[in-house]
Amino acid sequence: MHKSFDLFFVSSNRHKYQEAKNILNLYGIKIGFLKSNLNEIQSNSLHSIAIEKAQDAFSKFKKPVVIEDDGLFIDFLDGFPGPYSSYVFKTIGNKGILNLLKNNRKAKFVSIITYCDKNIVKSFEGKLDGKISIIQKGKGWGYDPIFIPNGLKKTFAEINNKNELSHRYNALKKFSKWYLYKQE
Ligand code: ITT
Repeated sequence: MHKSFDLFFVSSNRHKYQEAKNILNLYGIKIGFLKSNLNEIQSNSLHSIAIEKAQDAFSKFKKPVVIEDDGLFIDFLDGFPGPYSSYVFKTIGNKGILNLLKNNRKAKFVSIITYCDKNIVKSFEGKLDGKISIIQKGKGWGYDPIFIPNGLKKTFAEINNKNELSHRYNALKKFSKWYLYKQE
C-alpha cells in the first residue's frame, strides 16, 4: 500500500535519506523519499547551494520538502573539498584525499538541512569536528571510512551509533524542534 507522507527528503543519495529517516524517526517525524538530481549552483557557500536545491525540489514536486547539502572541510587543504565534496569523492575518492594529507589531519563535516514549502524556506546547520584517518577503515559510504569524530578512535564506518552524533544529526535535531513547533 502506498503510504502518503506530509514531508519528503529529496536527494540523489539514498544513504543520506536512510540516515535522515532514522534520525527523524526519533522525533516522531515520518519522511518519504523522492530521488532526484537537484540543481547545484557553483558556490563557496553550502547555505546558498542548499537554498537553491530546496527551491528546485519544491518547484519539481510541489510538496513540503527537505534537502541537505554537506561538505567535508579539511584544515590542511584550507577547507577543501567543502562544497565540492560530492565531486571530489567521485573523482579522487578517499584514496586521493589520503594522498594529499600530512601531519595536520583536522577536519569537520558540515550539514545544511533546508526545508521548503509554498511560503517558507528555512535552513539548519549541523557540524561535527574530527580528523582524517591515516588509512581507510570500515565499510561505509562516502567519506565514512576516513572520518574519525573527535573523542573517538574509530571512523564513522566502524561505529554503530553514527546517527546519534553526526553532522546530519546535529542539523536535523534543530530542524525537528522547529518543525514540530510549527505543526502545533
Ligand atoms: P544530493 O543529491 O542530495 O545533492 P549528494 O551525494 O550529491 O546528494 P552533497 O552534494 O551534499 O550530496 O555531497 C556531499 C558529499 O559528501 C556526498 O556525496 C558524500 O560523498 C559526502 N558525505 C556527506 N555526508 C556524509 C556522511 O555522513 N558520510 C560520508 N560521506 C558523506
